[in-house]
Amino acid sequence: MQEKLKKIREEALARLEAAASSDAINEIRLAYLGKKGELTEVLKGMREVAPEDRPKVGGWVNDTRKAIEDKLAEVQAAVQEKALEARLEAETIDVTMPAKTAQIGHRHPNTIALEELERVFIGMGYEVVEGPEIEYDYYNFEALNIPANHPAKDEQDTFYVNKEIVLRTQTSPVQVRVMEKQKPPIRIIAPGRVFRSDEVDATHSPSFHQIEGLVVDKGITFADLKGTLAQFAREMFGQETKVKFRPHHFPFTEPSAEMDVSCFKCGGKGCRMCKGSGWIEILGCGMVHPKVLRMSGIDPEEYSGFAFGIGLERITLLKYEIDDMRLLYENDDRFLKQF
Ligand code: 2U9
Repeated sequence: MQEKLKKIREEALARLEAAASSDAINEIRLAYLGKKGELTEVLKGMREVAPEDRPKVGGWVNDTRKAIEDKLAEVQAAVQEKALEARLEAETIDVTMPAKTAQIGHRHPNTIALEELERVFIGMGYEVVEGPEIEYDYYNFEALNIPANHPAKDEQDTFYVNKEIVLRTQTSPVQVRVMEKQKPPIRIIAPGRVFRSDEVDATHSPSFHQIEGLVVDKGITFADLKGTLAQFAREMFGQETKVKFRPHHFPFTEPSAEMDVSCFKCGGKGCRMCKGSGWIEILGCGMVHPKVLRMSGIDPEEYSGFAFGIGLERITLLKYEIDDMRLLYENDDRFLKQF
């Protein structure tokens, strides 16, 4: 028996000595210590050993098991250590290699123009307010004095989600929502995306951006409108900029006007930018229609207000002398990087 155990021990230790992987070590563990392992078989044979010899033989078996287990632990630790070393070697980082630089994009020219515009109005005490792009027909049309069958509804043909819900054609609904909730004084600008059923060309897109403004308080007059928008024009296009108001018509303002600025390229002499006229059309504006105030719960006998609307893309194209609006929507980094 002692001879047999000695043979098992020597054989197991020799095999463990040569084992090079965790799998191989595990295989050896099963071959000697597993349920059907050699040492287990020896233990099963204990029945045949004389009772008085059993403690002695049991001791030999335990010694052998202990020797094999100790070796197993030692070899396992060595194999793991080697694997770790190999991994560390393979995953070495060369800190002298040039770093991979992250591709950082560029602010869109529309964003740059919008931020400049917002800065000017925030400086005059305006608050920036946003609202939903999907709107009720009521807020987009009815509350702005554009009832069903009004010809202005044709001009602002839009995408209908259903009979009552549309993609907004202007950001005016944002202002209507503010008027419903807040008592004057109101002094806000509402920038955002708007939608119209337009064909794409150099100056049109079915989705573009507006900044609209609204001021409502006691005693607001057309003089406040002119003073505010002239100041805006000077800050946006240069201190020497002159403004001109031409009568116009909008259903939501009365009286209404369009504002031109003196050409900031030629100073008003006439050039390609202003098509020889010396003036460039910038925005639409007017005194808020009394019906519009009343519909949103503001008494037109007590309060008055002015409003304006600016097409953001138009400002961006003028400011950066871009001659095709489609370039703004291509997201071509080589184009965007120029601004
Ligand atoms: C309320 C009442 C009135 C907003 C206004 C304009 C004139 C205007 C155009 C500019 C270029 C639209 O993007 S564009 O085609 N807008 O001319 N917008 S007055 O009037 C309002 C807004 C809200 C409650």
